[in-house]
Amino acid sequence: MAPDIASTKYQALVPGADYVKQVVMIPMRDGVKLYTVIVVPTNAARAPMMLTRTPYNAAKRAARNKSPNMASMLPEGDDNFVANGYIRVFQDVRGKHGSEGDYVMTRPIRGPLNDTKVDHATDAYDTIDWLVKNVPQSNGKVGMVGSSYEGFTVLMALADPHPALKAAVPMSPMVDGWRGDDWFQNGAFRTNNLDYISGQTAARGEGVQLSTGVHDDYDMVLRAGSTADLAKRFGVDQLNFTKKIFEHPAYDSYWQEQAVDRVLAGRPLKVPTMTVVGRWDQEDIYGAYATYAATEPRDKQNDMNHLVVGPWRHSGVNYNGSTLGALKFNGDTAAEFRRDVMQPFFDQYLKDGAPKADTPPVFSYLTGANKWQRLDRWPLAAATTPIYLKDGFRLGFDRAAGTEQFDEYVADPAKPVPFVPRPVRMGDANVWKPWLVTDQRSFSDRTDVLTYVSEPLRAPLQISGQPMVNLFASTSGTDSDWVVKLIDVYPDEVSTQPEMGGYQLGIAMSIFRGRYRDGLDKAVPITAGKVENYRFALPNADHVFLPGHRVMVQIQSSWFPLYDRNPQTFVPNIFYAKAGDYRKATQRVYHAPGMESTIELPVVGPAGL
Ligand code: PG9
Repeated sequence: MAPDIASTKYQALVPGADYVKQVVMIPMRDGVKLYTVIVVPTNAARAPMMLTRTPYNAAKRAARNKSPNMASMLPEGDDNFVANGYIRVFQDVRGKHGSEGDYVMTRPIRGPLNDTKVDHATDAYDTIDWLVKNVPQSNGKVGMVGSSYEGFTVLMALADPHPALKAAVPMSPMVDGWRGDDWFQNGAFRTNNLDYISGQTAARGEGVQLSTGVHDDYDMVLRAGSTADLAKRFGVDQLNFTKKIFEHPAYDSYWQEQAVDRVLAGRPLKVPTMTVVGRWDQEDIYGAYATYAATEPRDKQNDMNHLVVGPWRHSGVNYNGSTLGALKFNGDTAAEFRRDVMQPFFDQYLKDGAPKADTPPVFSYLTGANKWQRLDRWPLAAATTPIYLKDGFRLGFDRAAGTEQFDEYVADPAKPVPFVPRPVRMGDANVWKPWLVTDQRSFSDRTDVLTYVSEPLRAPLQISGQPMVNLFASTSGTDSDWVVKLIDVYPDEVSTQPEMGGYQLGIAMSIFRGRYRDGLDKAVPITAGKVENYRFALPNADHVFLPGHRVMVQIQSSWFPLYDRNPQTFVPNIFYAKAGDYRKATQRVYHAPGMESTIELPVVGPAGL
C-alpha cells in the first residue's frame, strides 16, 4: 500500500523546453517565506531578471499555456522579455496563494496605517536581494513590471528600492482608492468591488465569486437596497476589508495616508520609471497621472520619470491594442509600444552593453487623430478655455446669455441611469473591459439626463490635459451625485466605418458626490434649492475633436449599478442609507450671469467651433 501521490520533490519533465522553471520560497526579514516562480531560459548567462509581485496566483501567472516554449507559457505581454532572453520571476504577495504570512488588501506602507515591520517595499527589497545572490544565470540587474494591483506593487518597491532594481514599469497602477482607482471615484463607491473583495479575501487561494441568481445586475443591486444591504445579502459584510471600506466613506486619513502618490512624493527618485495607463482605463484611471505628477518635480533632467498613455482599457497594454469596443486604431498599438518603447527602455538599464534608448519623457496616443506623440511634458495644455452650457441645450465658447436661467430634471433613485445599456452584466468581460467607450446615445434622450451639444466643428479642436467641471447646480434634496460626461459626437455618416455614424464617444467622464464639495474629507449636507458651485476634474484626455464632429456634455445624477446610489437625502454614511432615505429630487443646472456652468477644456491651439 505505498502511497501514490508523488513527493513534493517530484518535477514533471517538459521535453524540449527552452526554459527551466523552479519554485522557491524566498525568506523575508520577518521570517515569512514568499512563493516565487523563476523561469530561466535554457541558454541564459548574465541575463536580466524581470519581477512581478502579484495577489493573483504566481503559479498561474507563469502558466498561460502548457508548453515547452517560454513565449507560449508566459503571459502575452511578456513577448519581448522572452525574445530578449530575460529571466522571468513571479511572486505571490504575502498571505496569498503559495506565500506565507498575513494578507492585507493593498497593504499600506509602514507608518500610521501599518504597525508591522514589513510592507511591499521591504518585501520587494528582500526578494530582489535574494534573487541577485541566488540566480547564477543573472547579471544582477532586476526590473519590475506589472499592471493594476501588480502595478501598485511595482510603485511600492520604489519607496525604498534595492540598488539592483534598475528600471520599473508600473502599468494601470492602483494609487488612490478613493479619488479614482478601484474602490471609489470622488466618493462614489463601485459596487462590483464586493465581488472582488469576496474573490480575493474569502480565502488565501481562490476566493468566492458571488452567486446572484439574477441575470441583470441593475435589478440585483437595486433590489438589495443600500450597499450594506447588498453586502449583507451575500455575507460579504463579514469580510474585514468590506468593514474597512464601510468605516471610511470619506477621504479621511485612512485613504490619504495610503495614497501611493503621497507616499512617493517625498522620497528620492532613484529608479528610472515608466508609468503606463490606458486612456479608457475602467479601473485605475486616476493613479498613473498622479504618481507621474508627484514624481516629476524631482526629475531635474526630465529623463527618469516617464508617462505612457495608450488607447487602451485597463491593462490593455498587455494585450492586442488594435481595437477597443467599436474603435479601431492604426495597427496593434500595444504590441508596438511594448516592442519599440518599453523593451528598449528596460534593455538600456538591465541588459549588459545595450544602447541608450530614445525614450520620450511622455508618449501619448492622440485619440481622434489616432497617432502617437512624443512629448516633453504632461499636461500639454498650460491653461484651460471654458466651453459654456447655454440655453437651448447648446454648447459654445461664447458666453452669450440666453433667456432661460437653468435646465432641470428629476433624478429618481428608484430609476437610476444605467452606465451601460441593460441588461447590465458587470462580470462579463465583453461588457466591462470596453465600457468607457460605450455609445452614450442610449442615455442622451433620457428625461433625467441633460444633454448639451455644440455646432459641428469647422476646425480640429485638441484637448490635452484634465478638463475641469465648473457646475452651478441646485437640488431639491440634501445630497446629490453629479455625473458629467464630455463626449465626441461623430458626424451623422462615417464613410469608412458606417456603424460609427452619430456615435457618442465618452472622452472624459466622472462622478462627484456633492456632499464633498467643501472638502473631500468631510460630508456636508446640501441646502435644498441653494445653487452651489461644484468643481471637479475629469480624467485626463489627449484627443482631437475632428471637423464635422460635435462636442457634447451630458449631466445626470446616477451611474448605476456601477456606482452606489446617492439617496438624495443627507445621511451620515451612505453605505447604510435606509429605504426611506432614497427620494426623488429636482436638479437644476444653471447657465445664467454669475452662474455660468462650464467645462474648462485644456485646449491646445486655437479654441473655436
Ligand atoms: N483593478 C484591480 C485592483 C487593483 C487593486 C485593488 C483592487 C483591484 C486589478 O486589476 O488588479
